[in-house]
Amino acid sequence: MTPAPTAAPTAVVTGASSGIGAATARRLAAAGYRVVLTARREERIEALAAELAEAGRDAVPYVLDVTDRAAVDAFAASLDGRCDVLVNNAGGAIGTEPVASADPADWRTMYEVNVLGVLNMTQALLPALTASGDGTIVVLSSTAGLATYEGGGGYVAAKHGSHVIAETLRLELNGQPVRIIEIAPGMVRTEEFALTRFRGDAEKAAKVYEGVAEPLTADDVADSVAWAVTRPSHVNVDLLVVRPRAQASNYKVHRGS
Ligand code: 8X3
Repeated sequence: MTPAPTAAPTAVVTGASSGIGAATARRLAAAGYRVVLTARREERIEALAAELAEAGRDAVPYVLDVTDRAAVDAFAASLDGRCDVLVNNAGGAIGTEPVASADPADWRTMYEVNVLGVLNMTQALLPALTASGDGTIVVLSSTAGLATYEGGGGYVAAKHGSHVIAETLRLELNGQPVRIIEIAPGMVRTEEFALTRFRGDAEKAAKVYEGVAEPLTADDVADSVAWAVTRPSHVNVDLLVVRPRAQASNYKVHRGS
């Protein structure tokens, strides 16, 4: 669907079909943004758009694979130059194999979505974000983008890439009216993250959160995103690390009472 012209500030959210992306879309819509929901799964973003419309919010679904540069360029053109906020949320982990035995194809997939996806969206929307006079780019990285852990492998490498994009952009765009905000979540229990990482093995996915009193929810992270985005435009939240209280580092997690 082609987004229609509007006076409300426009926020584009990638990976808006579930988890942190969907929760962020809900938060930004509630904050008064016209939200463009992008993801590969049409039914999910259609349903979220309908839910938001029901609540009197302004939301438009647009089917998009952030790794497809031609599709991303076509999407950017469809916005008619209107984009105030870009939330680069699409991403994910595949596998927990050590470096010695990991499948390079998994690494390639993770690099494509976590790094090149952010690059594609940022390059395509930067002209509109700059023209808005007050643009904001959010990169949802991860604590895996700041430190490594055994079995983190390709995901850690890719999220370091996302982190570096945010850091580098902030330097390169200095003096331009565009903020670069990085939100780095730790343990977040969503319906899909761990399930995807463990290739659909629900038992292994559940073990990630076993005994942890309160892992973060997608909405906890979305709350941080919305808070950072809605600060006055001269305030740039460079990097916000958000973890559950039970997680002191990626490999120090309190389980049980
Ligand atoms: C998710 C955090 O600990 O699974 O981005 O790498 S972790």
